[in-house]
Amino acid sequence: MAKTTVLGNESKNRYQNAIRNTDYTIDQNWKSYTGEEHGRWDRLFHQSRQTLQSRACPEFLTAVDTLRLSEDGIPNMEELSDRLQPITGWRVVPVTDLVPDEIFFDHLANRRFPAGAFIRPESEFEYLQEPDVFHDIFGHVPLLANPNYADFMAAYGKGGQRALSLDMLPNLARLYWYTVEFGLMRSGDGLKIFGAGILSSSGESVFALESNSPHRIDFDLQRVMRTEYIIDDFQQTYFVIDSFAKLLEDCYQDFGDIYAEIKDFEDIKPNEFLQSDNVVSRGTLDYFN
Ligand code: HBI
Ligand code: FE
Repeated sequence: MAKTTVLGNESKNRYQNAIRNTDYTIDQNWKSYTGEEHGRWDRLFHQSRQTLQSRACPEFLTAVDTLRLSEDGIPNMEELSDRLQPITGWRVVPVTDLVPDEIFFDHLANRRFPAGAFIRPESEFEYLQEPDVFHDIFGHVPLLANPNYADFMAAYGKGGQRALSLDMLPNLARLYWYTVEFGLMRSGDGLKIFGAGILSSSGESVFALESNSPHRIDFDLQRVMRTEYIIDDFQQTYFVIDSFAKLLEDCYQDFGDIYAEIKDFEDIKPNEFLQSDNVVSRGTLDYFN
């Protein structure tokens, strides 16, 4: 059926029909972006960069400058990859939107980050559920310039391929969700953001650090792998790591054993609170009631 053109969604519709390679990559066709779409990137970048000055982890802010991400229009992924690859071996490859899990993990295991090529319509400026070029490139790509984080992401890809074979993907997806997408990190001057889902949303950047609604709990691999998550609103629980080095160390173990250990446990609801939790701050959950 012909795709209806949602007003303002020209960019998404344009890429929906792009010719797709077997690995789901497409041609970014950078010249097809309109001045209006480049301008929307600039306004998203300007707003988020200001919000994050005091809220993002220092590694992120440094990497944004190192990779020369700026208010200079939607980046050309080839050129961006040529700047990133010499640092940690990662490249950024254009895709239309979410790709199948086994394809996604194969890209990550080979240090290729699949980034949506479309940019959100004006009507979804503040929040969208799908990964557009701003979420993927501004949210996810900068930290791939950090060696420990880059190694964690490649290991996650390999782990994903294994989780698929063990039919434990939902548990592994939670690890990705509560770190790569919505993770917080403690630092000398309070909690900082490293999760791409927060970094690419100014509203959630403030909420995740300053609202007294959500729980904030120390990262624990088994606890995270048992905890369900919501995809259509701010998170009810955020997990806090000490550093990327510590995260890599915590995850440097055979997940097969973990899967075996948690198999018999109940899943944990996103707003649940356990006596065994190391609490950073217990939330009121007011925002969610
Ligand atoms: N595909 N392009 C893209 N981006 C993602 O973040 C992504 C994906 N496919 C699957 C996926 N994420 C997650 O469901 C896996 O981590 C489980
Ligand atoms: Fe994402």
